[in-house]
Amino acid sequence: MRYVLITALLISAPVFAGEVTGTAFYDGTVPQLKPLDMGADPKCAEHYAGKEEPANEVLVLGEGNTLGNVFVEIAAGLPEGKEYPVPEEPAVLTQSGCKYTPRVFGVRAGQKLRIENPDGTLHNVNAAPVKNTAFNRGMPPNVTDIEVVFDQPEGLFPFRCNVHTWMVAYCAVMSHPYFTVTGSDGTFTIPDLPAGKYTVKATHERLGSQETELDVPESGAAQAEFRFSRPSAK
Ligand SMILES: [Cu+2]
Repeated sequence: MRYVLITALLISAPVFAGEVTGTAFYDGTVPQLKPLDMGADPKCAEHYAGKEEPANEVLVLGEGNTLGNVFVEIAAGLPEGKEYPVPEEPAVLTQSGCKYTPRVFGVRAGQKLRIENPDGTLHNVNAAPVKNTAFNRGMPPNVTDIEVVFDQPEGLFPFRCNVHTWMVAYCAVMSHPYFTVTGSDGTFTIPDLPAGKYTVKATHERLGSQETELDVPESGAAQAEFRFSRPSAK
């Protein structure tokens, strides 16, 4: 009896807090996406010489049609008025290879976002937030990084480069640290959550948003699954 009890304690020992884990899937018809044609700018094309052609990342799927680039956040249920320290480290958005990486990301309100241009070509960064101030800044080859700060929390908004029309990224500005983005295997984990009832929201740049409510235990994971399909044509 004693042996069984000790085993159970050891197994549960590594988990000290609650978390939300889960997977996002794509249920629709999978379109044939052509690789990006960067021939318009030799500096961009050069980056891929002898390498795989750059994929169109509008739909990033893994085995079994798991869905990447889904922004997952705690949308409700956190204690009212609680403030969370803002990281001193900047978030980073690079334009390396004439693509924004990461394509989908979150920054904290008040956190610096460093935007890098290592490409030796002209990019311009056209950010279109609604609650924060929009901007459109040229980054010629000699401007290798700029820093911006968004002060107001808001949902995903686009960054585009008007020089390279295929370049797009989506940014959310968050008031708390409980958010993440799915990898191509569709999985996500939001760790270190206090026990409670939460609304978890998942957003894809083209496939919209979904919400689910769940109870996070004091120790262990609550599971969420999100299934996206193409909005029906009207
Ligand atoms: Cu560009």
